Amino acid sequence: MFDAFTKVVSQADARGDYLSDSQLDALKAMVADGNKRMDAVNRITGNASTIVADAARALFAEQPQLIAPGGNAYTSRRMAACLRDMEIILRYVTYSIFAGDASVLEDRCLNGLRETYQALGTPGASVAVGVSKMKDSAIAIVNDRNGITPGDCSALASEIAGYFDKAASAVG
Ligand code: PEB
Repeated sequence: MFDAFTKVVSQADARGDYLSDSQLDALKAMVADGNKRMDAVNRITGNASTIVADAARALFAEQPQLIAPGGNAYTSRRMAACLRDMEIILRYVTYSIFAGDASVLEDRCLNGLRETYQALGTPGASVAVGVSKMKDSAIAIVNDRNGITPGDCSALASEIAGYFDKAASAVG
C-alpha cells in the first residue's frame, strides 16, 4: 500500500536516483492544497450513509429486477450485503483520497472483486452503476461551495472521480 509520498520514493528507488524536481513539485502542490483534500475526505465520510443509501435507492429504481424475487439483492440478507459492499467501496475510496494514491483501493478492495462477484452471481455491471451514482453525489458534496471560501477544487474533484471510476471499471 502506497500513499503519494511513498509511491514516488519507491519509483525513485527503483531508478536508484534522488527524487526528481517534477516529483517534488507535484508533492509540494499536494501539500499546499492539503486542506482541500482533508475537507473532501471529511465531507464524504460524514455523509457516507446518505451517499450509499441514495445510490442504492437510485440503482434499485433503475434496475428493479435486483430486488424482485430471484434478484441478487432480494431478501434482507442480500440487501444488507449489497449496502455493505457499497459502503466498503466508498470507504476505500476515502482512504485513497486521503493517501492521494489508488493502491489501497486496488490492493485491499478491488483485487479479485470481479471474480468474487462472478462466483456469487452478483451482477458486476450493476455494482458499477451503484458506484458511479456514489461518485456523482460524492463529487457534488465535495464541490458544495455553500458557507465556505470558494477555491479551485477541479484537480482534486477529478482525482476523486478517478478513484470511483477505477472501482466501477474493476467490476463492471
Ligand atoms: C465483496 N460481496 C459479497 C461477498 C463478498 C463481497 C466477499 C460474499 C460474502 C458475503 O456475503 O459477505 N467483501 C465485499 C467487498 C470486500 C469484501 C467489496 C472488499 C474488501 O471483503 N447485489 C446486488 C447489487 C450489489 C450486490 C448489484 C450494489 O444485486 C451485492 C450491491 N454482494 C452483494 C450481494 C451479496 C454480496 C456478497 C447481494 C450476497 C450474495 C449472496 O450471498 O448470494
